Amino acid sequence: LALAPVTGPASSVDGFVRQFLRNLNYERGVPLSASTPNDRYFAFAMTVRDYLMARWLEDLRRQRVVQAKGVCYLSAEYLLGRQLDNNLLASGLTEIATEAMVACGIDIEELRAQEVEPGLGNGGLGRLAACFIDSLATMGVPNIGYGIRYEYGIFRQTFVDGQQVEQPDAWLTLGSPWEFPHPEAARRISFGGHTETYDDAGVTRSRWVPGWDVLAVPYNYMVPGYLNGRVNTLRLWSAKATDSFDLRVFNSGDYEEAVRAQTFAENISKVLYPEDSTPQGKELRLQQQYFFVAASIGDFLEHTLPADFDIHKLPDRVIFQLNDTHPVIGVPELMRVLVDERKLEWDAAWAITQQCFAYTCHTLLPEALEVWSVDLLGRLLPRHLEIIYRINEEFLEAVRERYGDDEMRIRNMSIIGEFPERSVRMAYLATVAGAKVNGVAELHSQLLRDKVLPDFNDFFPGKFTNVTNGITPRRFVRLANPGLSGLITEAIGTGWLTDLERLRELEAYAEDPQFRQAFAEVKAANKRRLGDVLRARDGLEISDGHMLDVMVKRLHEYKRQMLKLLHVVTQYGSIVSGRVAASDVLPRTVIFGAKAAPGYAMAKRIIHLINAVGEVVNTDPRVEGRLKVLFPPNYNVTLAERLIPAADLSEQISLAGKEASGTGNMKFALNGALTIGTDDGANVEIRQLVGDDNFFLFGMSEPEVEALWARGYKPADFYQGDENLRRAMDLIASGAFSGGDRSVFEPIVSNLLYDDRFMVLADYSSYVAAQERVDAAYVDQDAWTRSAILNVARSGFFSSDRSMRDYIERIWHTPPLL
Ligand code: DL6
Repeated sequence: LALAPVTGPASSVDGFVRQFLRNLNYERGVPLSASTPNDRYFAFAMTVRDYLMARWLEDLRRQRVVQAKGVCYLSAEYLLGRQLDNNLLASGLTEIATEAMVACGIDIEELRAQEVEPGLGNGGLGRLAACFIDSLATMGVPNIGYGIRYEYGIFRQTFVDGQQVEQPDAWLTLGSPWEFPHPEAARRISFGGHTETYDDAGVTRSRWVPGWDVLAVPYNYMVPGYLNGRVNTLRLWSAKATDSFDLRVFNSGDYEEAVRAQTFAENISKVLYPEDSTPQGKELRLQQQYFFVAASIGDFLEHTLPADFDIHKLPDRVIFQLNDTHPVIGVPELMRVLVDERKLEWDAAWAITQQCFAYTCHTLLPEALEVWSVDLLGRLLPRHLEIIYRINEEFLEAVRERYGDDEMRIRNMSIIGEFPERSVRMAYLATVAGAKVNGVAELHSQLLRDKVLPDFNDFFPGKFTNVTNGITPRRFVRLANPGLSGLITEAIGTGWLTDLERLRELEAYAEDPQFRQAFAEVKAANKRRLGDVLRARDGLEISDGHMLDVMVKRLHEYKRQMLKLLHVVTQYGSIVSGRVAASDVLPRTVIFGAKAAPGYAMAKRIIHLINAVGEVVNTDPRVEGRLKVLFPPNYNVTLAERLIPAADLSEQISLAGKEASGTGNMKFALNGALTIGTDDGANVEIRQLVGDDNFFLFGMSEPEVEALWARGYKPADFYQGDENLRRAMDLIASGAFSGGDRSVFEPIVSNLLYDDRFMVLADYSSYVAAQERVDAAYVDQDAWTRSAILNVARSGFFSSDRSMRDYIERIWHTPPLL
């Protein structure tokens, strides 16, 4: 079982050059002299791939032979980011490959620029999945990540007159060198039709007679561990029409109908739904969910397990981790396979199913908890609905046994909701079926237990647990911030990238003036590098000597980009009214990055307002260039990798009790930005670790938020009671940022004044006061740098390797395969 000796075809500069030219000639069919940058990028990527190949095949072989328990991570989203540099880093090839390109006279930066980021996720949830599979490979834990190969990822955001306009993200136009299609391993996925009972040797059984089907074609991607010779697999499914689908129609001579049918089938994996916190109850979305989950479970049972596997032992071989509710339809699917196809008794099948699933919840917003109307689910997956009904019946029976006929409780706990329409509550189904349910930060897990699913916590003691999120330091420190990584290695040696708690050793260096100086130089260099990127990408300029104040995340009212903007407007108003001299204002560049869901009107208005404020503030001579607002469009992983290492101040300002965790907050802290934040999500743990002196806390705590709601929240009272706030709101309302037209941003103003669901006005004064503390602290650059170093040194806990260890210990019980 020992790892076969690996001599990659490219483990020397000469070898790399030879293999690169071979790939260019034989795979791309071009000579170097006539090759395009895209040809060269492909040949280069294929050469890196070739090097990883022996390890990948070896890992697959070992996993087949050992049959150890592994993790099937089921996620509708993977926000991968670019692959080239990560794969070079993981394989230890960066230097060889760079020298090889120099030898060929090729600019490696030109190759890097060719890579299109696969944007197969909306934000935090998808990026988390990508960090997790990186960590599992790095720890040598057997894992398959299963998901959907969307033809169009998250839309490309552009601004027209300051307003968001979405463009399709055709990331596959030039193909991808990182994927391995396996059409021969396609699986047939059925939908619709009806169910029937039949006599099976004296036993009455149910079966599904589907109405139509599509093919799920797997595309495999390598997931290399960091310098450990391990390569796991990410398998994404692409929809294709089945032969029977179009042949039938072709034979009837209706060409147009055949093409329409084909398009219909292939639509399933066409596009990623760009909503992250308000799921759309659309039929195509449910089709996507069932499509990838059925393909994945079927693939694991039939492809990964040996043919003679005793299905009763399934829990010894696999845990299906449900990344939010999107894959929860996998629960009735596994039951269907076990009961209808493998002919297990219901109770035996249910016992297996309950051990094979675990569920991660990623939200606290009630509107984000996915439900499917019984009508739709029954039409699309009639057998699954029957199975869900039976699961619910037996569950409610057990609830009755425990609590008696407490109808209120039973209604509250039923997997089937009755209002506003009869529907399946997917989070409840996942909770009933899952061996464990986890939240993604301490506070979130506590609120999940106590406020979102308290009855379930009471009924299933021990089922609820917490695993605080993490991020991969390979991508978000080593690759994104080579300057800082070099400095850390110089100080504490190697090894910290896979043992991030070792960053603690940096604490002593915070007291070393030379180290502080070097640290500050790295930050300054990162700012210059970001300046180059923003200039080339968007024609934006960062001014020298400015504090970089960064808020990057999805645009959502609960995240409160409006609060940050009110602070900007307050500062601007003070300058132009002469209350504060521009020269007395700490020079600051505020950078926003945010996509709004295309159907989320208020979020899009806020984007418009940010751009409008930027337009005015950046060009008003009275500001003397001391305050700037930049909003580069199309924030994505690639831009994050440049922005985060350059930031001084990290804005994590959601209303307490709304952000499940946040992971951007961790990336900033690990790159030496100080956080201004509320006691929300993982901010709580960041603050506890980095210390109050190195974190700018403001705003109400979650219990205070609740208390204010209970008293009756009247945002207008806060407006009346705070002169600064009144001035800022009035300035927006006056049309100062809309060419005098008061109507443009009126909906934002009145929403804040009369509704303000996320209590922006209530937290405003505390936020502005915290920003004043930020200004004062930033003046002492050396002390600021010391705090920044302490942020890095104390954030090792937020490695996704630690998250994986927690999942393994508390939920999965899947040790590394040594
Ligand atoms: O757990 C990853 C990420 C958290 O860090 C964010 O706080 C949370 O908003 C996000 N949740 C989602 C899905 N929302 N829903 N449902 O993206 O997950």
